[in-house]
Amino acid sequence: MSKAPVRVAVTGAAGNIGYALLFRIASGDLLGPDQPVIIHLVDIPQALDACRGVVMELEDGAFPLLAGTQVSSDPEGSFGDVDVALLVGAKPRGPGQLRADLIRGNGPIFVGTGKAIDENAAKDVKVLVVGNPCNTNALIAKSQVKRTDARNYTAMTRLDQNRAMAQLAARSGAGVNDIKNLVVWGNHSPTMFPNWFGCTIGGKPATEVIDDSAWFEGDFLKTVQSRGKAIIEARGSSSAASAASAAIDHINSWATGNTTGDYVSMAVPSDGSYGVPEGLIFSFPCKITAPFQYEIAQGLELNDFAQAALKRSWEELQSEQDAVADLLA
Ligand code: NAX
Repeated sequence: MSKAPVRVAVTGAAGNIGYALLFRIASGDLLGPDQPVIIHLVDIPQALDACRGVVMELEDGAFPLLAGTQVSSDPEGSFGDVDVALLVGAKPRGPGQLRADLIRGNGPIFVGTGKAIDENAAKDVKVLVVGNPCNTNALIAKSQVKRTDARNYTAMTRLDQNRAMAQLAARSGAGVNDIKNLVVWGNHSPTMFPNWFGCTIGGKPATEVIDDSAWFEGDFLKTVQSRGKAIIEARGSSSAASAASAAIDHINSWATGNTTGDYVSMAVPSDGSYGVPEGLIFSFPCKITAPFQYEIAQGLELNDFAQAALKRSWEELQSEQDAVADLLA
């Protein structure tokens, strides 16, 4: 007997990332090859015609797992009984725009979205925020929680993890599958820390395989931290297909435990582990213990370099939190 469909909402469904994401959800990449899905395409009223066009294309894909679609802007239509919510809808950072402006520009969206999810979605809804600044937007949405589970409000650093793994693979000549436990800690911003000290390549410490600390601390770190900017400069618009792919990876790992190692990078509400102030949405090494259950990995060793990097990132998140204090319920 086939499984009951799972409802997946995508906000910003008419946007670039949405376009790259929806077809992969319909094809089974998000939740597995035997899991039917009903997709809610959510956007602002002016973008609903474009969403209807995408629905026609989804229909034309004849995806066996696509059990239905709905297009909506209102809270109930958008999130009613939704099991997974991918919050992509937000403005990308424009050329020359400051991060502070982006925070104030996009933050208010997540007050309404958080409230709509909490009031309408399934009680154990799983939320992934992609729209930037994603950690702080997830914090804003989480602050609306009265009924759903605050631990299930997460933000995306999987793109940063994937970028870091690709750099290590290119430098070492190994395949990406040989790279395990490359975890990105902190904020999805230039303060993020891809912790190469805890990572292995082909079962050996990455620092043994690539015996070049100047490269890790220099080119590697810089490339990973500024990759988004480099893509904007080259493409003229921000990363879309790779961001969609990382969102698929984040939810797929969480849903199935299919990770690239023991741990996977997820920005989740801090419980105070590793000194990170409680409540901030911070990217930690997470262990998937059962379908849609995660735990923050405990007892990992962090050297002075790593600890200083984590502190920089949580201090940045604290200042973002202060900047949106009026938006937090
Ligand atoms: P687009 O401008 O192509 O699309 C954004 C969509 O969001 C539009 O359809 C717009 O109508 C919609 N939207 C705006 N306000 C909304 C609201 N209140 N409710 C629902 N929908 C709303 O941007 P796109 O390239 O798709 O990027 C979307 C977001 O992802 C941006 O904030 C971008 O910065 C962020 N990114 C996050 C990444 C990450 O790793 N976390 C990487 C890629 C990307 O930069």
